[in-house]
Amino acid sequence: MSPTPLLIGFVIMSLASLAIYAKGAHRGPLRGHTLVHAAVPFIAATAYLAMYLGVGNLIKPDGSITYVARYLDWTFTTPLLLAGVVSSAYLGAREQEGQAGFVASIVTLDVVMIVTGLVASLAPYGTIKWVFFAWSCAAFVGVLYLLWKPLATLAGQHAAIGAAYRKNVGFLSVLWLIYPVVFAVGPEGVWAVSDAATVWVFLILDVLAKVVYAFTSERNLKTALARSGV
Ligand code: RET
Repeated sequence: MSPTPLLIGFVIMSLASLAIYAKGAHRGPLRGHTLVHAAVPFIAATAYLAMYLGVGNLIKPDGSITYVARYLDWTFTTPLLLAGVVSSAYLGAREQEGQAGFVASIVTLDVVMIVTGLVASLAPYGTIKWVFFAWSCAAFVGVLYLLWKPLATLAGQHAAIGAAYRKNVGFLSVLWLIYPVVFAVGPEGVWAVSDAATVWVFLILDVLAKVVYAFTSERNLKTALARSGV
């Protein structure tokens, strides 16, 4: 596999972290949003650097590669992204209690999703791989349930925040659903698609889910807050 996309990933994520911090809100209710979303590509840059330098790229006996740094990246970045979504839902909520419980439960499901995904990647071809893949998908369903049911209801207590929340979670859900598909068709799954192609697709997905999402979600929330004077 050519290391070029991994180097490109490192450069894009490093610059994006600085750009998100520089362009983001530095006061008011979206200050935390800026800090969380600047941290996400910083973590990703670290992972791309490790993958580019070949640290933690495990070549398994069947010849497929597990990029351990990718799973470490997701273990930290996806909870941060979800914590940001939970706090954005609470911008619309009339009562503030329960936020820590939502963060704890959604992060737990999410970390189970990533860790069992890593186990599925490391497992040899056969049933065990797909058992762990299915378990990871079950945890993912839990994440999506919390986002689309109780949290959407909370955000919807305020019309403009609710609309911004649904836009953000819609974009996030569509992108996140592509990750298991890429895993399943790539070398970690049925290997119908090459390692090089999956590295490129994950790079594009990561840029959309971490960088583009940071800017669009902040814009949607800012517009909603300005409209409502929260
Ligand atoms: C895996 C494989 C097993 C099944 C499932 C998966 C889901 C991964 C997801 C990753 C999202 C990553 C993001 C990173 C960027 O910030 C582990 C691929 C369900 C949803 C958004």
